[in-house]
Amino acid sequence: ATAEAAAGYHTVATLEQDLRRLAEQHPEIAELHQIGRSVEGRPLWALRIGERRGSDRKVAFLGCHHAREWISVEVPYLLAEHLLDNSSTEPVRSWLQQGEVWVAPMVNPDGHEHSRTVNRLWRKNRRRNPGGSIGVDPNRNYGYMWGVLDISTSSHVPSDETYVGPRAFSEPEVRAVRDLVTREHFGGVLSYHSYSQLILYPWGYTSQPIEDEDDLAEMRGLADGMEGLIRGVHGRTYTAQQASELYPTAGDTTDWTYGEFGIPSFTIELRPASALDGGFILPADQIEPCWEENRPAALEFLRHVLERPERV
Ligand code: 0X9
Ligand code: ZN
Repeated sequence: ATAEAAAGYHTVATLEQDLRRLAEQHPEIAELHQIGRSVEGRPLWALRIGERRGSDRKVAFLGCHHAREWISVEVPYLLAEHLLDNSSTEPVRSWLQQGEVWVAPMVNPDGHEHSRTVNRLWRKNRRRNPGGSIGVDPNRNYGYMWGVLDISTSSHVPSDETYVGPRAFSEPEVRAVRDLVTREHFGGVLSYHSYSQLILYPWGYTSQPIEDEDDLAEMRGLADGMEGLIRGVHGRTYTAQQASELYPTAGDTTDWTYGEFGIPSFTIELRPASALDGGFILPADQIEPCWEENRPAALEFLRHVLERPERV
């Protein structure tokens, strides 16, 4: 294990322990669900937080589609811990009375383990591809406009870092998220990645803006709000923009959640700002400040989704 792992990032094993502990310490409002299994057979976990099962207001936070983006495990995990620690204090209390928050901090545990023990910069899952290469990019494998691009940032070549897979939802990690989102009818989804400090909204597959002007205004408004909230904590700039402006991709998580369900959907790229600041290798002493600056934005998204009136 690297010094980083020892110094405070979760491993597959410690995440499972901590999620179990949270569920045990808060039996009335927290429930650990196994939502599937990875390519190598590891359980995929989601923590459900809320007083009652089957409410009609639900929000999901996802982490670690990409193995090397360790900070993207910690922010949703710390959000779950924060909600449970504050479950008897307003406003968290009312949110958890009326709604549910689902947190799946590590969508790609096989990749994370490989990143921790073998190759720190591993990105994809651990699928054995025909031809001998390894890995499908889980953030290219969702079924909305899947595969329509064949470019370096969204590739049909199995050995590439952004390999889209042989077909939409070919990967068990991605099917697990698909099945969870389909079953629970979330009102919004936020997926954490790193790095670049960005707040991204659909579309990713085209530079065209989304057509529905109310949806666009809603997501731009939320993104701008989150941008200000994040900046207000430690002064860092997280730029709000359409995902395709970073680079075009087809089959990412939030194109599917918005394209299929029409719900507010964001990808947040966490610290650091650039490769010069370490890129994917974020020192563990930045977990806490990164969480601190993202907490109000996460809570604003949660509040927005759980308090959102049904739109016709
Ligand atoms: O490439 C990705 O999947 C995300 N960036 S990362 O550096 N974490 O790999 C960005 C996905 C957002 N969608 C688009 N840029 N289209
Ligand atoms: Zn990523």
